[in-house]
Parts: sequence; structure tokens; C-alpha cells
Amino acid sequence: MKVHSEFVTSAAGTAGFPTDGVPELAMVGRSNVGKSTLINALVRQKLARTSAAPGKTRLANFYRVAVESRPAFYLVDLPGYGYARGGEKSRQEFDALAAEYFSSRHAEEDPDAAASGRKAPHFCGVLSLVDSRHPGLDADRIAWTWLSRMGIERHVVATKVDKLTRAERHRHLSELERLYSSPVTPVSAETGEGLDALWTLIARLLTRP
Ligand SMILES: Nc1nc2c(ncn2[C@@H]2O[C@H](COP(=O)(O)OP(=O)(O)OP(=O)(O)O)[C@@H](O)[C@H]2O)c(=O)[nH]1
Ligand SMILES: [Mg+2]
Repeated sequence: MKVHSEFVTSAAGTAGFPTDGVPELAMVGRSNVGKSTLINALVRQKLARTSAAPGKTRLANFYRVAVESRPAFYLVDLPGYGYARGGEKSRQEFDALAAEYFSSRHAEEDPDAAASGRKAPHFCGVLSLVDSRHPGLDADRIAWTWLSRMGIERHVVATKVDKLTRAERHRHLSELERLYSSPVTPVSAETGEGLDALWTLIARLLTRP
């Protein structure tokens, strides 16, 4: 499978989001959960900057991705919640960016779009990343509930499964499925486990009516 990918833009708010109507999928999750690393693993290229220290991604980063000759879509790497260098003020800015992103992208229609030549984005949903070592963290459950209330199509992706023992794997994955009442896709950017399943999920989200 040949994947073409490129960085398009970084945005601090609505004004900087692309307006070309390309379908979009967002990655959300706690800081350090592995969002940027997973994007790189999916596209098999070092596109997104990653770091062992949390708080690396501070803006909404848009990556254009196309699989073989299929139409391109944006993978959007949002800043992680639950941590920010710079204390409470930056934390609020991060939450504000995510809220702004979802309210503008998920909005059914943009009344000014036709007049301005902007196209309403085709928002396809969210991959909600949780660290498989720590199921049931408050911050993750709050984010999930918030996305549910907005009526956003969302899926749980459990990251870093390479770090689990066999017993933990069984216990943590069933715990996640129970907590979120939803199927969970286990992945590892380290070993490549689950990436095919994730591509299948992405294709399904992109072709959803
Ligand atoms: N073992 C292992 N480590 C991983 C995996 N995915 C990410 N990591 C490590 O986790 C750390 C954080 O990864 P990032 O991708 O930068 O995390 P992020 O969610 O983008 O973090 P922010 O940008 O701060 O929101 C890095 O040290 C990665 O190498 C994985 O599948 N397995
Ligand atoms: Mg990041």
C-alpha cells in the first residue's frame, strides 16, 4: 500500500484551518499518548514531531494523506489535553483550541461559506487515543463524554500495546471496552501491530455517508 503524505499547515485557531473542503479525521488524546508517533507510523514517514516530554504538539497540525490513487484526506494532530508547559493559562488555551476546532469543523453547515468561497469541511470523526497501560483515566473519560455530547463519530484506539504483558493486555483491553462501551483498536507504533486495522477503520470513516 503506497501512502503519500505531506505537512500542510499549523493553526492556532479557526482562521488558520484549511478551507478547501478536504475530508478530515482528528487525533485526540492526552499529551504523550502517542498521537504524533501514530501519525508517523501510519504514513511511514517522520512528518509529525514527537517527544518523550509531554506537550510537544501545541497547535492543530494538518497533514494531507492519500492512499494509492484514492482521494486525499487530512489527518489532524491536535494538542494533547491534560498537560501543558506554562501552567493553567496554556492548559486553557489548549482546551480552547480543541473546543474551537470541534465546534467549527463539526458544525453542520457554514452559512458564510458560499459567499466567501470557503467550503465546509467534511468532518469524518475522531480517533480517541488512550494509553493502553492506563485504562479509565479521568481526563480520557471527560474528553470522550464531551465528544459524545457533541454527537461526534469517535473510536477508541489503545496505544503502546507493546508495553503490556500478556495478562495486562487481556485485562486492560477488556476494561477499556467495558468503560467506553465500544470496540477498541489496539496499536503499537513500535511494532506496527494494529496499523492495518486502523487503516481499515479510517477507510470506513472516510466513506461513511
Ligand atoms: N513503546 C512505545 N512508545 C511509544 C509508542 N507511541 C509513542 N511512543 C512514545 O511516547 C512518547 C510520546 O509520543 P508522541 O507521539 O510525541 O505523543 P503525543 O500524543 O503526540 O504528545 P503531545 O504532542 O505532547 O500531545 C514518545 O517518547 C514516543 O516514542 C508506541 O506505540 N510504543
Ligand atoms: Mg504530539
